[in-house]
Amino acid sequence: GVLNHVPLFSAQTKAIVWGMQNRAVQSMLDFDFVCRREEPSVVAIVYPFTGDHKQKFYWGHKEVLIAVYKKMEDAMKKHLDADVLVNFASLRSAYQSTVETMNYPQIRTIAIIAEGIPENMTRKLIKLANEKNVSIIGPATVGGLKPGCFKIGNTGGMMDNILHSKLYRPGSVAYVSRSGGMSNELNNIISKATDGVYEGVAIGGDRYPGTTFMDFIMRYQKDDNIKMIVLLGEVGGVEEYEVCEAMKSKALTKPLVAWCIGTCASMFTSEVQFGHAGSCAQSTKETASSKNLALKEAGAFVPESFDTLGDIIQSVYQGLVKKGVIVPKAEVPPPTVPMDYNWARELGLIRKPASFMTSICDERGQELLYAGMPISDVLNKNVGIGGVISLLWFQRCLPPYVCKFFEMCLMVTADHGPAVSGAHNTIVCARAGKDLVSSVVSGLLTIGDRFGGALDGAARQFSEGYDAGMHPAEFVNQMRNKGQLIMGIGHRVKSINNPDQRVQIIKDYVLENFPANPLLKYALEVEKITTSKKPNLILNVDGVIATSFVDMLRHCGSFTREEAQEYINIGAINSLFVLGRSIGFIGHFMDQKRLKQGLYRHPWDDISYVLPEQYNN
Ligand code: Q5B
Repeated sequence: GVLNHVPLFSAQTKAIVWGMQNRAVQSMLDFDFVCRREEPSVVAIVYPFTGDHKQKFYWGHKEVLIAVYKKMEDAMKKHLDADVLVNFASLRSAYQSTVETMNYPQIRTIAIIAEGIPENMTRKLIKLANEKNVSIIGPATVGGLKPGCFKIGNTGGMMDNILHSKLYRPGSVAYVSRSGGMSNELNNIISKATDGVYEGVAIGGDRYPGTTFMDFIMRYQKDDNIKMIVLLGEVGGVEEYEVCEAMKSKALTKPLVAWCIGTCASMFTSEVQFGHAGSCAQSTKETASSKNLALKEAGAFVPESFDTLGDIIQSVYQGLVKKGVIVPKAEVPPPTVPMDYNWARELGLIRKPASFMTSICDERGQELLYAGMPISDVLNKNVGIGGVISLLWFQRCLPPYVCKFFEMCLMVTADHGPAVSGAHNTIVCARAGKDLVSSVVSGLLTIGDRFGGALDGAARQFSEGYDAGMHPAEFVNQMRNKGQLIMGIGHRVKSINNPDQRVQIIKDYVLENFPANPLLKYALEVEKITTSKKPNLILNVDGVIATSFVDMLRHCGSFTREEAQEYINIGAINSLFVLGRSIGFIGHFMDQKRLKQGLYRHPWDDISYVLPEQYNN
């Protein structure tokens, strides 16, 4: 460690953060703001995995940009005023990034958060830091904080904790602990028992901390603003004896309240290794009880147990107030830092009308739910694609014969060759070098009244005719009189002489399995009339699916009549063709790419050029 007599942090401290730790950076900025710092303490972020850019953070109510650099060199060059580096690198890269940091003499303090850095590497870092007169806080620590000045990373917890422990303004007590978690408890204890924390550092739980208890205690001794010191040691190591020596030699004269945690180790018959790498007694001397006794004998204020640590801190503090060493200052309320929206919501402090409603799928919990059914049940119950459609399109489990109907429709509509509008577009698009999504979408966009998208119209027209009690012939005449084509009737290549097997399959299934199928039967009567006029005016694949779909909605028992009508009104009946044919379009895309087909150009001999006369020679 480095015996540095200069305070590590001031209200002007500028830091560079290594690692894309947006939450930690925001927490540092919020701390700065609540401390009434004039400027944010974080000036730059180094993150080797993205290019140079800027990240947005809050400074109170306003937003500020902080520069992110790919190279540490650039961050250092641009921010010569930074003298602290908070290193969030993982245990694998912390060594290298810390060594790199020490190439820049502007950095005087490095906090290393990573836990689990090999001890030999930490020792090399410490040696290098001593040579370069750099203070290392950590590894394996949250860091530390200095009210009114600076906070390392996530130290001190969330804003409510910082406010609760009055960490936004300096008190008279400085502490040093090993544990970061316990440092938060110390913030709480000290804020209750005294005028508050002046500075607090957790040196980390590794066997070889970068800076030691003594480094901090002697710095605290030299800082006139600090009137008393709290040391929270723990089982393992012998550094507390150096503190005892400092007291005995009068190098340390400020009142010291000390406690080593881990006294319960003596209750075990075998050696106990606590959570920190360094918290294991190698000899009696390293036990918490021996160290507590030695500290007491050397003149420290040592409580009977951790439970009374606060009491003893309070009595030492009150003694200093009585002597006039500490003069408590009037409290000035801190500026308000806006609470993060998510946190406020979690605390139940705010509510906001959702701008989005959804009722089919919930992915927030442990298991994805399709209309309330866990995805594992969807698979275990073998509901198939038809079952998934019934859950996600209709929010309910429809009867198995309906699910099978859906699946059959998807199968028969999956493709109808390369010549149809949609497949043709997909092919042309793929051959123009476009990607899968573009090519498939290009095909899908052709689905409409004439090609594949006649289902909605068919559902509407046939059901209106049927519901109005029109005779099929009357219906055909009325459509002709209106000059409208009957949707779902007619095919370019299929006819009564060349029947469409797809239509036959669906028709047979629906007639046999649906509890009622009046609209399909009505359409078949219409077909008899239209085919008598022209053999290609058959009930086509769109027509048979559409009328069957309406029969299903109206008669399967899962929908009210209004619900059934709503699906017709909103244009949901095309859905089965759209989904089914997407399978084919994807196939055509892959096929063209696989066949390495080049750019398509339509042949001139297949185009009749009919330009206006005045332009013809
Ligand atoms: N006429 C489909 O027509 C087609 C009539 C009609 C009354 C009708 C036509 C039509 C309605 C839309 C429809 C889905 C354009 C078709 C599909 C998927 C596909 C495709 C594939 C696949 C075919 C000749 C005479 C004229 C017309 C009259 C025709 N349709 N009258 N109602 N619906 N149908 N689309 O052969 O007196 O001579 O002037 O628009 O249901 O897209 O495989 O190809 O899976 O990919 O071009 O199966 O029927 O006949 O237009 O020359 O008309 O019949 O008024 O009478 P055509 P046109 P007239 S399935």
